This record gives sequence, C-alpha cells and structure tokens, in this order.
Amino acid sequence: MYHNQIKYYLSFFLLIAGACDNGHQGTHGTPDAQADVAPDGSDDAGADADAGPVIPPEWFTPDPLGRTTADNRLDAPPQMLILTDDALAEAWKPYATLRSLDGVPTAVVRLSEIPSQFAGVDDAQTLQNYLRDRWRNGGLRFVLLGGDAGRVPYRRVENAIFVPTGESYVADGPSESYFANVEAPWDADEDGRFGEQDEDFGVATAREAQLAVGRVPADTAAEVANYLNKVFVYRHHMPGYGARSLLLSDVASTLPVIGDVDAAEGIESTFGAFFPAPFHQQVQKLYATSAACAMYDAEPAEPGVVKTALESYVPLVFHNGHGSHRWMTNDISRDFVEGLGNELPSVFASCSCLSGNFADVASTASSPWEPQAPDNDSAGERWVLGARGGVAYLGNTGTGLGPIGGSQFLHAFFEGVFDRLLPSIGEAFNHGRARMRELPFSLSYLNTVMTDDSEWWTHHVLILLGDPSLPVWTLDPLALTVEAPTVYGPGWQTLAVTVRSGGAPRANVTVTFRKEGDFEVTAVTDASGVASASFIPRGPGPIRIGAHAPGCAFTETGVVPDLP
Ligand SMILES: [Ca+2]
Ligand SMILES: [Ca+2]
Ligand SMILES: [Ca+2]
Ligand SMILES: [Ca+2]
Repeated sequence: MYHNQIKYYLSFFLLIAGACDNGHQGTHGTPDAQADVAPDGSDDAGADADAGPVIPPEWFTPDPLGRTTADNRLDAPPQMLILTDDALAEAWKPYATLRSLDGVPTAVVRLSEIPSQFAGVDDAQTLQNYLRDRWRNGGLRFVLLGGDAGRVPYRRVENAIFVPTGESYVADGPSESYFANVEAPWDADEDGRFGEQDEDFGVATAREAQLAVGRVPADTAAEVANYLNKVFVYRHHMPGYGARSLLLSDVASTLPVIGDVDAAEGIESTFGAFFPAPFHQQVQKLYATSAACAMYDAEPAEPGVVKTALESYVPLVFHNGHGSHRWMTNDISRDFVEGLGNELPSVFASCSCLSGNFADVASTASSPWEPQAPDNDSAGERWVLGARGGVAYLGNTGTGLGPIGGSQFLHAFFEGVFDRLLPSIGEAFNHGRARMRELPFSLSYLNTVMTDDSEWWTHHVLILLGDPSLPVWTLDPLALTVEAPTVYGPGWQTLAVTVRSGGAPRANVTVTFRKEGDFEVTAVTDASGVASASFIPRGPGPIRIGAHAPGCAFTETGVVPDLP
C-alpha cells in the first residue's frame, strides 16, 4: 500500500516536472493541480482546499530563457550508500541528507530494491555483488550498513588460531571485511565455505579493501535518530574540544616474576608516535597499574573516574585492554554506557575482545556462541546506538589478539589518522588493516610478533561500528558562520552566501545547497568567502545550506521560500 502511494506520487511528480522541462506548461497550466503535488512530493495531495493559500503559479513556470539548475548532482552516483531494510529506510533519510550537506553525497538503498541481477547464494552475497558493481561503476567509497543482525546481512567466517601463550581460539563471527574487500575471491574453491585462509585467498589479498565500511546496528528508528543527533553534535559543536583525548588501559596480562603488565605501554608507544602536540597538552590518562600511573603521569582507572572523564567533553578515547559481550573495558559495562551523560560524543578505539559483535553472545572467548536477541546488544553497540556514548566504536567481533594483532592495527590506524591525515575514519580503518603487519611495533615484556595466522584472524574480527565517512578530529577546529538571505523567490536565480571564520571571509569552504527532491549543488568559496548556486526551484520549499572544510566544524543554515 505504502509502496503504491510512493509510486503514485513519483509518477505524478515526474509528469509535472516533465511538463515544466518541456516548457509547454506556460499559462495553460493548472496551478491548483500542481500545488497538490509540488510541495516536496509530500502526501498532502488534495488537501489545499482547507490548508492555506494556493501557491502562486510562477513557482512552477519554466524560465523564459530556458535556463535550468546548473550542476545538479541530486541524481549523480553517491559516495556513500546506507544499506537498510524497509522498516528503517525512512528513519535513515534525514541522516543521508545531513551527510550530503556535509560534503559526502549519500543515498539510502533498501535491501529489497537491489536488482535481481545481483542475486547471490544468500543475502550477504547479493549485497556484496551489488556493492562491487557500485564500486566498479559508480565511484562508491563508503558503505554504511544501517541495521542490526536480522536486518542487514553479514558474513560469518570460521577461524581458528593457536597463540604463543599456549591458548587456542575459534571464531565464527561476522567478518565485515566481506563488504570492504569486494574484489577478493571469498569462495575461490567453491565449497560454499567463505573466507578460508589460503584455500580462498591469503593475507596479501586481505589487506586490499576497496570500500570503507561501517555498521550502525540499529533496530529502531529511535536508535537511528540517536545516531544522527550525536553525529550532528560531533561535526557541529567541536571547537574548543577537538584535540582532547582520553587514554584507558587494563592489565594486559600477568607474568611470572614480572607481575602485572599494563597495556598502557602499547597506548603510550602509539600516542608518542602519532598524536600531534596539542593532544599531548590536553590528554587525560587513566591506567590500570600504579607502576604505569607513576611512569606515564596517569591516574588510576576506576569506574567513577572513567565516567567523569568520558563526560568531560572528550572526542577521542583510546583503549588497550580487555572486553567481552557486556564490557568495553574492565571498567565500562553495558549498563555503564547506558548511564552515561556525556554531551559530546566520541570515537572509541579499542583492541578489546567481543564487545563489537552485533550478532552473537559469547561469555568467554572460546565458549559456544549463541545468536543475539535484538535487545541483547553488545556494549560496543550500545555505545553507538544509545542517546549518549559515541559516534564510532572500533573493536572486535571475536577475540582481539592484543599484542599480536589488535595493538598493531590501532598503531597503524592512528598513523592513518594523524600522520597520513586520511579524510575519514573508514579509510583510516582500512589503512590500519593494510599496514598493521608492516609498521614496526614492540613492547618490553610481551611478544609482538605477528604471523600470517594472527594477521588473518585480525582482518576478520575487526569491526567499525559507526559511519565510515566521518572525519576524526586531528586538531581543534575553527567555527564557520554562513551568511545567507532569509528568503528566496520563484524563477531562475543565483543564490550567494558568504562564509567566515573569526569574522574574516574564508576561502575554499565547500558549500552544499540542497532542496529536497529538486536539487543539490556544490560550490567552493572564493577569496571573498562567497559561494553561489544558480537554480530554478521546482515549486517552493526550504533550501538547506551546509558548509564544511578540513579543520572546520560543519555548519548549516537555511533559506525559505517567500510565500504570501
Ligand atoms: Ca571456500
Ligand atoms: Ca575449502
Ligand atoms: Ca545487536
Ligand atoms: Ca539491537
């Protein structure tokens, strides 16, 4: 029923739009009929008899000189796709608009709309086939998997490893690299088992991701709205806080003679190698052992102190230590996450076990896993889905291998963020995967020798929960202001805005002008801070204007139609 309505409005809208494009409408048009469908294609058709004044016909008159909206990219291939099910598709649309205004053209795709030509042996393969095509033919960069297990497919990969400490681990959890490494031969030997080491492909191919992938494992529209609200704050209200970070450690292991080994050493080597100077002035360190606290000028980690620190406007948390289904660290439980009151959401990067698994429950690393009930999310999921917490969680769907994989990944991830200045968290995530084996990393007391097996395992358990296109703040950003007219009228026109930072005009800011269902135009500010778009509106409707530039907070303003 709902589908039929959408189709009805769409075809009627195209009919009107086509008539306008052909320029035959002129004075013979019937403004009443146009007004029924024109306002954003919303479902108030036939309601204008009792809903305010009729829209003046000039809002639907084609330009007498034949000019149309210039450089409209509304129907161009997007850089990011949000893949979701029918139930959550509407909830994701405002998020796609927000990211488009922030310079990442984004579209929502329902899994049910994937053309049958991409059909695979199961839903995960169908989705992978579709993404591969969009990467090859559409310039796709980012994939946001917009749903929990049961809503958006995932690929389980079986794995087993013996580690130098004598333990053995098995995993059969989601490997999100299935949607990132879309060119890898996931079942090269055609035995129906995906991602078998060397039988299907090896570590060299595992390093080669084509797409940056993240998952926001939402089950409800409210969880999608929570995520949107946090991303808005993260992108918008950061000036003054961008270069702050919180470092958290647990006891990594307890060795004979030496005693407790604090994972802080792994954090410190990465922090020292890659975090820029302003981060060193504003860091807070909460470490597990008194020895590490003394050595690195840290305070002892305990839940009350960790909670206060997380609520102190910190956009980046770096943790090395332990986790499980219900625990992100030894101090941060799922209930702890739900009880947070932080106003500024953060990126949380960790090598913990299991707390990034959105599909399974595992009480210990090697016990049998059970499918997750929708309301039994892991701690990492709640971090991303709750009203507070953060915008991203980097963790693991299985056992994290710490000093023989997870620590090296985070080391290379932060190289991607701070040294390579990669523009998004998803691309830094892929950089971390590509470089974790190559980049030198060592610790005093723990074996840090990675093998093909430990690298292979790590590629498959790593997960990014969150939007892969989000930038990670690498400095304290500038605030921008956008000066625009308050209203606009009908007919072909040029709308100019002025962008300033600290009162001075700012050049090279990307400005996106967007009118829902009509146009999206991008322009870059000149030396006077001015950017403009030339368009002919197809009926009245608000125009949203977003402005972003590297090192600047996102800002948005709007222009409304001048109606009687
Ligand atoms: Ca196989
Ligand atoms: Ca095989
Ligand atoms: Ca879940
Ligand atoms: Ca859930």
